[in-house]
Amino acid sequence: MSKDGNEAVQGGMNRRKLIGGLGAAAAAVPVGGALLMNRSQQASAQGDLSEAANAIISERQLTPDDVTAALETFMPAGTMDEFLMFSSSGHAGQVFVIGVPSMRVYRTIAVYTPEPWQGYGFSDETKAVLAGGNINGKSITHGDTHHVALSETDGVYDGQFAFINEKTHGRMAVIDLKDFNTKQIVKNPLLVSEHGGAFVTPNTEYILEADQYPTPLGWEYAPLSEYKEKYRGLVVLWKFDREAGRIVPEQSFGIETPPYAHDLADAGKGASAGWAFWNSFNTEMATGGVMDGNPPLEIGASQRDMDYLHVINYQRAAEVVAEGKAEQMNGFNVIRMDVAVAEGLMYLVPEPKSPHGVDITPNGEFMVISGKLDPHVTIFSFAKIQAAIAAGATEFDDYGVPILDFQSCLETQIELGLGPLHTQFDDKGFAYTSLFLDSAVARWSVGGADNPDGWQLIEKVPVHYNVGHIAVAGGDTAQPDGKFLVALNKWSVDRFPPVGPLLPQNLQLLDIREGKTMRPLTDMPMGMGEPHYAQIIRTDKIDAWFAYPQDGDKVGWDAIAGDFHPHGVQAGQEKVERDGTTVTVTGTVWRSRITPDILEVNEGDTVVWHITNIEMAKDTTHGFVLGGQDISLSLEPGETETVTFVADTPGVYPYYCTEFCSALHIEMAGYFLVKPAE
Ligand code: K7E
Ligand code: CUA
Repeated sequence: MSKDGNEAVQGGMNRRKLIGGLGAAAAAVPVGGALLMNRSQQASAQGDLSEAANAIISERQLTPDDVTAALETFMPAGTMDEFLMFSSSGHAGQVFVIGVPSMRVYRTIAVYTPEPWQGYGFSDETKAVLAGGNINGKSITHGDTHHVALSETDGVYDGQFAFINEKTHGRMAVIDLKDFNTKQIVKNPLLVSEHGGAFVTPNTEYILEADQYPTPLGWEYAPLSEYKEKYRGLVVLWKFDREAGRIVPEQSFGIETPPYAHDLADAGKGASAGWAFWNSFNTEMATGGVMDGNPPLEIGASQRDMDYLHVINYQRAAEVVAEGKAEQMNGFNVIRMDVAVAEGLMYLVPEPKSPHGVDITPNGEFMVISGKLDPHVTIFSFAKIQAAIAAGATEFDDYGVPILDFQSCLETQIELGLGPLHTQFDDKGFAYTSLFLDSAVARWSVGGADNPDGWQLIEKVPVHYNVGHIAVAGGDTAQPDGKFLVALNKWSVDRFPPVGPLLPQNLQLLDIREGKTMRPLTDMPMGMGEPHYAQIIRTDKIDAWFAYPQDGDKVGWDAIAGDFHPHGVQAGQEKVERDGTTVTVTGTVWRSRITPDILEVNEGDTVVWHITNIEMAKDTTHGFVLGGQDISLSLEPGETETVTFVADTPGVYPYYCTEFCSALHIEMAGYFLVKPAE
């Protein structure tokens, strides 16, 4: 039944497309409504549109560039974007999925924040996911997401998983791209805040993370006067089990570092596989204290000309853990600093002043450092770093960590402009660096053995305004796709209608294909959260489910457990059972009925309500809301979810479906009655 219904909808869409798009040519369609013309036949059947198009162009006073930009980003009805961008939402605690080049939002994925449309954080199953991120038993309903990392195989996005870090509380989340749901949140037991994550190793064996602001490790107290002695940094490698689709904390580990504030990271690949790189700032170890007459943190942390790139041999570090040389701190494996130094796991390379991003070239040979307060990108050679390690360091920091010689590791520096932050790469040998203070994106050529005359600034284009991260399709992988670049601009200032003092960010699409100007094609205001990093993957690499698995008659998938739900039932098997004061409901939803449609309990009863959406057709999601209990579920085709609550207030509560699922959607409702206690 439902399957036929679905086909009827598709047929209707085809007809609409036909009438709207073909005009007179619709007469050519054979009886029966099948759409036999392909897109190019349709295009030629439309004949010469120039008169109508010219009228629009002159009426709207469009320039030739405007028209080209509109055509490049226009997505004819029913066609698919070539790419999908997975973007952080900053402190909205979510992930956005945006089409490229159309720049339309297709999904939000709730991660650290309850979200009613997806029913995330309202069912028992998804509450348990959020509870994984509780802090000292306290439930936290916001999260500051920064860096999305798509899972990789051989250094290339494989479309299976996405990870995103949470800066405020040092948390990491796993999203399964089979259903675009968050499956796991883990809390780092040693870090209070973090920033240098999520970045994956080339086969997603590990997910990188590091502290941002050093603290005594493991939630200990120590006064700031003991900063140098008691405060520490920590770089972390979360072990990912791809088969299970989960992070395994017991197999993860951290490496203790001096109390330098760590910033962004990248995992080596190709030539540098097995190594990881973290920038740092505040190697001055300033602690602020303006009220006591000390320099503020931002001044104190900007005294030295150089900070340190941390060069970490994580492959060897994993062996060191396996050899039993790690300590357990709060149940987490930690390689102490002296062990890390003795085992040759950690080296420092001086890098210019308060750097932000470190980005590895697609072949893994070079580390590109962007120093916020330095107009250059600084490029280190991995081969030279290895030679410097082999030659032995002659300098050490206050903690005995070897400092490699800057000049020995340096490949080159390129002056790009003011405020370089982040770098991405394309498929033509170019790199792109965001310039925050210049509000521009610089394109430069990558040198090396293949291109000894490389390392040149090619051009700069303005973006609006204050660009943070940039994302090129596949732009941090071993095989970038190129084609498009999205500038994630922090400010939009004057570009959009007035919406009060809180303005949207501005995501701008740039065409970086050969022979194209890099001029922004379109603006996309993002009136939610503050996207930091995003990654762009080819759409055809995503193979998501349209319904949860069904096995013969068996229905009802637990999306979090990744298996059939023990309380999933088919139509006709619904039941209401009482055991003492607990009422267990095993119900179903389908077009257009909620079963049971009447439920009466006694005041004070505990209600455990399992609901299965028994439909399997695409897009037949049903919602379930029940007033007064903070319940909003989204039951996708084939899914079972549970809510547990106490019927604490006598009265009559309608419940209903929130998705306009059928002509009789509004009738898809029932009554929940709570009889007062005598
Ligand atoms: Cu990657 Cu915003 Cu966390 Cu730069 S950060 S912008
Ligand atoms: Cu189901 Cu509306």
